[in-house]
Parts: sequence; structure tokens; C-alpha cells
Amino acid sequence: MKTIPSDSPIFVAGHRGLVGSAVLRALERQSSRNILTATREQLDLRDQAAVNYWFKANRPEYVYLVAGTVGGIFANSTRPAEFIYDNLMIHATVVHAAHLYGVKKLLYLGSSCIYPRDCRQPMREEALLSGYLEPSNEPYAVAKIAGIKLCQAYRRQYGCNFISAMPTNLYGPFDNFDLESSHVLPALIRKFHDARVEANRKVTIWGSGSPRREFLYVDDLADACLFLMDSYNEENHINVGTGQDLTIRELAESVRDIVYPGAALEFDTSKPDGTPRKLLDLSRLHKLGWRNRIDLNHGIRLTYDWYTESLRLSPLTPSSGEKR
Ligand code: GFB
Repeated sequence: MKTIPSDSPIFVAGHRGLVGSAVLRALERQSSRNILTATREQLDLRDQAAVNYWFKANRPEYVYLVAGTVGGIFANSTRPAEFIYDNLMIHATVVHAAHLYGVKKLLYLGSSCIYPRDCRQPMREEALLSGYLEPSNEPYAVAKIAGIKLCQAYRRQYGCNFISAMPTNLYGPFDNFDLESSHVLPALIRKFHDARVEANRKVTIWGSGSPRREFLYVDDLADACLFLMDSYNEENHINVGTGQDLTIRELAESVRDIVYPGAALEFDTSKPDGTPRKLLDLSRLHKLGWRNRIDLNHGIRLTYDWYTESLRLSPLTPSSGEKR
């Protein structure tokens, strides 16, 4: 089903990142003919005047707000100011400009870290603000919660059709593979790949290996975003995931089996584990009729293929940076 006309102007904010590039691919598959983008050099999304000017000049009718500063557990704990400031500003400027310039619909993308650290599993949408957040990513989570509240407030006061989706941990092409700032899945792909190239059998995994996480391939997420843009019009945010989780140890074993089957795992328990478990409740999304298609092993293979190809094309810059 597709209700948005193919020539409607659609702005993908953050089109160079993991999610934005997947949304672009999905829109192109859907034959959207009027996709608007702006690089960071062309438009600083943290600058309200610049964002207003851009909206006035380009008049998008639909907006995918998938831009932001993102990163893994280490980046979140060492650069909290950037994570809260950049994300708060980007959410506020884009939502406000979308209201000022009459955007018909906006989809805002949050994160599953908005839920309390010790949330009952699987995590239902209603659990938002029901307990304390995980300290290692609290500033980022607060900015992500503010994004949901912005969409709700502009809907209540001005009648804007702004919706929010909360994805689980994501991975795929154009992810950030930098070992200090990346999330766990690209970090593991890189670690096992480097170990294979260097014929080093030992690969170090951060933490105890016992935290549980749920991973969604980014093209599945993009498909869900287009589906929700077409069919979801509620004030409440909606979870997007696979409904399946595994331990970090199991994840590392899966990546090892694909990238470097001879490797041995070693756990560095001086590194933090973060949230013990993050599994989303998907009842709301499943009721609407959406389910993911790409299973984890297939998704890891696709991502590893993309990574090795990007290394071949550009050996010195395998990472796309860490802006979403
Ligand atoms: O993906 P990740 O950095 O983020 O880490 P979170 C997930 C788990 O993998 C943690 C472990 O228990 C890490 O200790 N891990 C093992 C590793 N080896 C590695 C490694 O080499 N690199 C990394 N990065 N982790 C993030 C939040 O939490 O999730 C963000 O910080 C955001 O705010 C994102 O919400 C989705 O899942 O713990």
C-alpha cells in the first residue's frame, strides 16, 4: 500500500547515515521522484534559522527525521554533551520548521534506550518514563525522549501529524565501524575481520558477554518507516524490532562463524555491560501487519559483504562516520 504520491517532496534529514541511507534506498525502490537531502556542509540541522530558511526554500511535504549524533556505549559515556546537545537541537529545529512550513507528516526516529534500565521485558510502549534510565546513555536517551514529546506537543497544540518510531539496535551498510565510537555489531565485524587479516586468533569482546540485545537490519527498519509514514497516525510512539534477542556472547559467536571461524573469544570485564537486556514488545506494530524479513545471520552476511567491499574501494576509510 502506498498513499503518498510519487512526486511529493520528501525530506530525508540525515541521509548519509546508517538509517538515512537505507530510507533513501527504500524511497528509490518505491519510485519516489522528489527526494530532498542536505549534507551537513550545506545545512547545520542544529541551527534553527538555517533550518527555517531551508524549509522555506524547499517546502518538503513529508519528513523523515532520522538525523542525529549516535554511537555505542563508549561514545555515549565519553561524549555526553555532544549526544544531548546535537540531538536536542536537531529534533527541535526540524520539528519546529516542519510546523512553520506546513509539513503534512513527519516521522521521528528515537531509540530503545528511552526505556528504563530495569524495564520489564519485552518493553511495551507504555513503559516510557516509568523508571530510571541506563546511566551510560542517559543524556542521549533524554534527548530522544524530548523528540517524542516535541512531536506530541506540536500535534496537541497545532494539530501536526508528527509520529514517532522507536527502533531496537540497528546495523547494516553505511554503519560506523570505528572501534571506539561504534555499536557492538559493526565493532565485532571489524574485530573478527582484522584478526583474520592479521592471523591473530584472539578477539576481545567488551564486558561479560551476558547482556541481551535485539538487532534489526537497517533495510527492514527503513521498510517499517515507509510503512508507518503511510499508515500510522497516532500520538503514541511505536516500537520497531524483530522480537528476538540474544546475548552478546551469542552475537559474537555468530559474527565469528561468518567472518573468522577459527577465532577464540576473550571477554574484557573491565569494560561496561550497559543495560542488562533490551527486547521490544512489538504487539502494536504486528497488529498493524508489519514484520521484519531479514534474519540476523543473513543480515550479518550482508553487512560483512558491504564492509569488505567498502574496504576494497576505500582501504583507509571503512567507516562512514557516526552521524545517523
Ligand atoms: O552496541 P553497544 O555499544 O550499545 O553495546 P548499547 C552493546 C553491548 O555490547 C554492551 C558490548 O554490553 C557492550 O559492552 N560490546 C562487546 C561491545 N564488545 C563491544 C565492542 O567492541 N564495541 C561495543 N560498542 N560494544 C547503545 C546506547 O547501547 O545502544 C545508545 O549507548 C543507543 O544510546 C544504542 O541507544 C542503540 O546497546 O549498550
